[in-house]
Amino acid sequence: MTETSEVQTASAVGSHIEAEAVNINTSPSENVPAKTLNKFERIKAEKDGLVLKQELDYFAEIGWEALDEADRDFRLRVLGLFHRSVTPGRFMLRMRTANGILPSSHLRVLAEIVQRYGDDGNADITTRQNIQLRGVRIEDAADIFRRFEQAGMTSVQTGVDNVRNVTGSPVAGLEADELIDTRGLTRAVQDMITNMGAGNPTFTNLPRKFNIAIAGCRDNSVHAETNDLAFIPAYKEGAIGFNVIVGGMFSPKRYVEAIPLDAWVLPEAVVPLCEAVLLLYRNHGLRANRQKSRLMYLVDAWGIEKFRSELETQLGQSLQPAAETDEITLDKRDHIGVYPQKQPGLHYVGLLIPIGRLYAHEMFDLARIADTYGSGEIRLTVEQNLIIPNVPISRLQAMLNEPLLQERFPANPDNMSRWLVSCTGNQFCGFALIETKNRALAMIKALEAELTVSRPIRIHWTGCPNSCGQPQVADIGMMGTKGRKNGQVVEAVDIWMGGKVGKEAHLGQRVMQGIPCDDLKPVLHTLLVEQFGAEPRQTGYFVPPELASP
Ligand code: SRM
Ligand code: SF4
Repeated sequence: MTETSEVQTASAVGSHIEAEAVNINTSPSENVPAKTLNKFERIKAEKDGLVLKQELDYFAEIGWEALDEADRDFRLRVLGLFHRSVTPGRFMLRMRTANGILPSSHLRVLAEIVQRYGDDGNADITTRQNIQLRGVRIEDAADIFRRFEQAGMTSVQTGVDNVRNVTGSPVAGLEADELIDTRGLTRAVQDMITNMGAGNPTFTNLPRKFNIAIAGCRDNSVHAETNDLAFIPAYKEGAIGFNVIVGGMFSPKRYVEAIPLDAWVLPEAVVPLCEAVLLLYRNHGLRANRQKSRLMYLVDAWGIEKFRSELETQLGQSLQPAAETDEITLDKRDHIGVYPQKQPGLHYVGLLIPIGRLYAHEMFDLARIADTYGSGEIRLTVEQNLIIPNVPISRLQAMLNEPLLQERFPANPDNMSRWLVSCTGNQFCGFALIETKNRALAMIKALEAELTVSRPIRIHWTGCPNSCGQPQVADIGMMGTKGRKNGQVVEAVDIWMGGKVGKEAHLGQRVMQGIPCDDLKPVLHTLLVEQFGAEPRQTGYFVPPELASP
């Protein structure tokens, strides 16, 4: 197990509602003395966020400024609506996209929503294989949710103390050598947690957020080890099932990989196991201190053996010990490019979506491309990219010639930029200590102009120690902080290196601190040359010396 820790600077979270703690006298949870409850336990105990769905028409009448603060900044997140203090009155709307799969019709619905907001509207593919919309007004929320219901979409339970998007192999059902098709499992887990998308109060008052991932291929394309609960394919007595790991998380005070539960389950046991772990966590997880309430803290408090035996009691049956070895045998792939599927004659095409950002016209165009050349299906990856599957060979070239792919979302990007990941940053996120997405893009373009690399370099940016952009899994990870330059406080980054993904995954370490963003390019240039074999990019044509200027 790799574990890295740090104490977060007060500026990173101090002023945000997420970090506040107050003493109150009511307790929804038996394990917490009333006087130690934090503000969020009281907010949850007073009213379930799901109830706000009935109040949306009223909210539209009174407008966002008149909303109760706890509703606006906490409970609405249970419905997937995140008020952005950086853009007052505008909400981010986070969807649920089990396994990252959505039909083109859903992408069109999302495009129509952001289109209404003009320059304020766009969408982001997230590091949990998911999609978020920006610019949303509370006045439109009721109508948006009605459209979701008609289309079979949901954004429910995607924020605060709920289970986040359930991730699975982005090429599930497509790859010849896959071990388990994760599509049905991720969807079944999502349906269990959300009551088929309608909302499920059983799981809206967890002690803290919770991440679940199900790996089905050999390359651990979901970063299983960074999740609170994850399933890794493994054989036992000739049957394929999953080894289970628990407790992974990135939190400002602690970055830690999941540890083995010493349990192996068949695919049909995944949903009951998820349910049992969630109930155990809901009923016994630590709630007094929000900085110490993720699942790993319960595992710490009990020890893994007790956690396992309590889980057996919750499940009502004993667990089989883990298989000795798992089947993660490959390095992680980015899925960008053209790849044959197990279905003869069909290919999937992975497109680089720079920093995951999409605008309405591009979303419409992607939906059209998926319909015209593929089967109308779209898949998202945790690298914030997009895959269009089921493209027959006969239509492949025409698809690759599409202007959107030629000009914006290439299937054959440069090695330097093809693995760029970035969290939201200060454009929309109140936690952010720096601007990330646009800076990450500008930086990679500048480096790409100077250098070439022979393999993709995994470069991740995250705007604060919350680590939504996962710098700990990157070859080179930038974590936003504040630094000093010429006596002034400036935007800066800590640099993380050595993250390994796929086979033998482990977290990287922080290797440099407080590099002012303005001074970062030469630092990255040197790292790329010295540690990743980058070479100067040859520009122009080679001119033999005898023909050079007279
Ligand atoms: Fe995150 C909070 C964005 C993946 C750890 N995260 C936030 C908030 C909601 C903070 C806020 O209120 O502004 C961010 C919303 C910004 C915005 O407007 O977009 C935010 N997190 C994101 C996304 C969009 C980053 C991205 O650009 O892709 C990702 C959404 C995933 C999704 O679809 O649900 C996102 N966040 C992650 C991940 C990565 C992952 O899951 O693999 C992590 C680290 C893994 C983990 O959770 O263990 C992560 N986010 C956090 C934390 C720290 C949690 C902790 O235990 O301390 C916070 C703060 C909190 O919860 O208090 C946070
Ligand atoms: Fe916001 Fe990025 Fe910090 Fe996450 S890591 S809270 S998206 S700035």
